[in-house]
Amino acid sequence: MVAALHAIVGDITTLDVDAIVNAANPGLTGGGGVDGAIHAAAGPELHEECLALDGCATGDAKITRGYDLPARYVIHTVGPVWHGGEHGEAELLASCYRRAIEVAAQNHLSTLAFPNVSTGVYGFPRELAPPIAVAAVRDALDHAPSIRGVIFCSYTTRDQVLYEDALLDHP
Ligand code: AR6
Repeated sequence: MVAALHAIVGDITTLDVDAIVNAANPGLTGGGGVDGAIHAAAGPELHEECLALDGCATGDAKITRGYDLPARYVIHTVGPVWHGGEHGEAELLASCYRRAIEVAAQNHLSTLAFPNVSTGVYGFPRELAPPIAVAAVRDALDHAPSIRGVIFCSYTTRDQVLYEDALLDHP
């Protein structure tokens, strides 16, 4: 079955999916932005489980339970910090999406939602991220038969439009 891809605008912490993806830092220590919102909504047990994971490399992903979130799991990925685009940023961002899909598939999940990884504090240009994210997800889904639905959850309508354009450009 082909997975359905959707671009929505909203607060990712409210989504009732198998897993939401977190835009975390390498220590998995919690922070601001979507990371802070996810930890606040999940409760302190998420922080405890994260600290036991021994961090996460940039471009990799690790899974925890979702605790008080509607989502059953959180897949924590660490996006690249933007340093001008010549330091492997695009490849590392693609790796975040690919690894998150792989971790979801290993855990037999069927629905997941991504935030716009790296486009906040980490400074990845908002126009450049959606085509990379959509292409990486589509490629990874070829090897993830359990996954039936993927949501790209933007925080602004402007970002949502960029994702809708990317979905049209990567059929
Ligand atoms: N739901 C959906 N999207 C959101 C939400 C939300 N509740 N809140 C923010 N966004 P950022 P990064 C969007 O800064 O750039 C943390 O401190 C936001 O508009 O959260 O990967 C970590 O600990 C933006 O488009 O993540 C790291 O240190 C997107 O989420 C660092 O920030 C990502 O912005 C990671 O930076």
